[in-house]
Amino acid sequence: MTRAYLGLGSNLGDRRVLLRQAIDALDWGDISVTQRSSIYETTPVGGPEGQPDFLNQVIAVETTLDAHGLWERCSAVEAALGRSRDREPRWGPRAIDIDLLLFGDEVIADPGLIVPHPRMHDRAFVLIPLAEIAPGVRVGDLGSAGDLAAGLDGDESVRLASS
Ligand code: GSY
Repeated sequence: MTRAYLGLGSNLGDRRVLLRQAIDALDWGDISVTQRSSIYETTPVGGPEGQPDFLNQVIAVETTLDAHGLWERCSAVEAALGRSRDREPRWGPRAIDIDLLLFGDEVIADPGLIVPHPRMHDRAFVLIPLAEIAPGVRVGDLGSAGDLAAGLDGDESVRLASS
């Protein structure tokens, strides 16, 4: 059994409903959702000017799948909730995005899958929710989520979403 952390984001449609549907769809069979952060409203990082703000959340899961199996389940849930990677611009708006952030303490550098997620260590929309549920978890050899979150420069706007 491996504990993994997933980053969820949505900036199209009913964002809060899409986050909940993604979590419900993941929490089945050989994946159990064990923790979920608060939901944060965040300004987009990268992508086209003027795209809507995101809702972001991080969850912990326990799974008997390997990292590729978990990533495939994440991609299947994204597709089921209306995401089409082929038709959306890179870093553009998306109904749902599920990133595999950490998979135990495994380091993976395959063409289609890099873990820890290569940009997570400087993204406030990932580190702040991750540090909320797992401040001590290590992000590769870069430090703990809590320390990395504390060292953010404050450029990104990440605030608790109103319910
Ligand atoms: O990497 C996930 C998709 N994404 C996001 C996101 O989830 N939140 C914010 N604030 N900016 C983002 N840019 C991209 S791409």
